Amino acid sequence: MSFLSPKRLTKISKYLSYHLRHHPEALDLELAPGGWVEVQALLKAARKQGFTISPQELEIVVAQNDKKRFAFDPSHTHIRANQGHSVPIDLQLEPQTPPAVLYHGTSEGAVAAILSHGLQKQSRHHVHLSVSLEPARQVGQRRGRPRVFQVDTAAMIQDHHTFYCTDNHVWLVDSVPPQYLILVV
Ligand code: HQG
Repeated sequence: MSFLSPKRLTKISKYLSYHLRHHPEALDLELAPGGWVEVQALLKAARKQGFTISPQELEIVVAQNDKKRFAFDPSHTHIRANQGHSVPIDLQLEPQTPPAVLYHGTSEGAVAAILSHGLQKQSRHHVHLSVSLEPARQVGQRRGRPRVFQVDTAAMIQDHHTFYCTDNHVWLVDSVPPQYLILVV
C-alpha cells in the first residue's frame, strides 16, 4: 500500500497529533524523553480504543503528512510528534542559530496584545516561527484574517535568546518581546 485518501491521512494525523502532542494518557501511554512512544504500543492502544491503524498506514502518514508533523526513530520502532506539544516533554533539541529573520502568523484579533506583550507561547511549549512568509500567513488564517509578524532573530541572538529547529523546520523560541517584531502583513 502506498496510497491513502486525503480524508484518511487527515483523520490519522489528527488522531496522532491529539495523542502524541496533548493527551498520551488517553491511550494509557507515556511519552519518553524526546516525546517518543513505541509504535507497537501506540497501534495496540489505538486498536483497543476502536481506531485501528495498520503499520503501513502509519508509515504513509509519517512520510506524506503535509507538515511532516511526525517522525520515526531510525529503527522505525518509535514515533513522535516533531513539535506542537502541550504536555511537558523535552524534545532534546540542540540550540541553533536561525536565519536573520523569521515569521510568525497570527490572527487580526491577537495583533494588539502581541504588540504590547510580544509573542507568548500560550498552551504550547514554544512560540512557533517559520523561515518564510507564506507558511506563517497560512498559520494565521486558521483563526480569521491572517496577520504576519517579521521577527528580528539576528537582534534576538545578539541579546542571547535561544532558538531550536525541529525536524520539520519549524523554529521554536520561548517568547519574542515586542521590540523584535514588525507587522508585515
Ligand atoms: C497567539 C499548527 C495574544 C499566536 C500551526 C497564536 C502552526 C498571542 C496563538 C503551529 C500572544 C497560539 C503553531 C499574545 C501569541 N497575546 N495572542 N501575547 N502571543 N499569541 O496554536 O503559532 O497543524 O499555540 O499568534 O499551523 O498559531 O498543529 O500557535 O495565534 O504550525 O501542526 O496565540 O500549530 O500546526 O496558538 O500554531 P498556537 P500557532 P499543526
